[in-house]
Amino acid sequence: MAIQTPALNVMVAAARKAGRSLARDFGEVENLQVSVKGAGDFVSAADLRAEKIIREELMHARPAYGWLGEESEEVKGKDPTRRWIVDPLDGTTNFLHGLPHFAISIALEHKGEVVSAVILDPAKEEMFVAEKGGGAFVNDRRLRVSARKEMSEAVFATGVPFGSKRTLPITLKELARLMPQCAGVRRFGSAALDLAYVAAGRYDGFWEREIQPWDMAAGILIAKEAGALVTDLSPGKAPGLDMMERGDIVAANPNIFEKFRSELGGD
Ligand code: LIP
Repeated sequence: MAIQTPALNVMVAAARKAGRSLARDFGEVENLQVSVKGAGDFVSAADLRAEKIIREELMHARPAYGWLGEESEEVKGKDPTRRWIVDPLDGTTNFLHGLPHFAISIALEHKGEVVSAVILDPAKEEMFVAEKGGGAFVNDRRLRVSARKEMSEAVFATGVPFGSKRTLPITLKELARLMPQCAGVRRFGSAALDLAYVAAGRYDGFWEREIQPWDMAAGILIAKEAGALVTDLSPGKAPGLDMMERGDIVAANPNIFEKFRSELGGD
């Protein structure tokens, strides 16, 4: 790995420790699929356990930093320029259903910009890391985005809104436009891993609307450091907010970015 700051070491250690906890709990969730009550409460507890581990590790190492996480209140740090952005379990629905595709996502933000990132997939034992200016890696192997140029060869990923989410119609329109002209669209259920997979050249592009800062913070840096273009999908929406606050994102290899982006709806 090119550079590895002490902060990244702390993040990797926290992700590994929480990853062991999630992996143990995932084994239990697989057994609970046959119970009528389901695994809901157990998964919420697993999520909180993972968050507690990460929080203890990170806040112990850097007590002055702020904290923004999926499972707890935001904390403003004594150092207002730095904060952790953490999703202890991205892909919760997969985890709940015994689908081995979920991740821990940890980002360190400095002056509004993510400078270090870790995404750990405990089921497949893949650790994606990046530091600003230092490249992106998976298990110590350097990551590069794909080189594909043709839409007909490209595979994209997205998150299809569920329940009553108001972004369903636009996503369905986008799928109707994209699917006939590309090699496939995947909906694997973890935005963090979707971005890591763009970085790894497995997907040629990814887009999703109304996701949370902790779903995308680490993935944005990992994808960019692997050569991806990553931008706001609806820059005109809610002026004054940035991409992470608005939650609409598009990422792709630079060869296909414009063609891909032009097929997606705007604001
Ligand atoms: C998930 C995202 C995913 C999205 C899901 C959900 P969670 O995050 O990563 O991309 O489509 O709706 O928001 O809730 O599992 O941390």
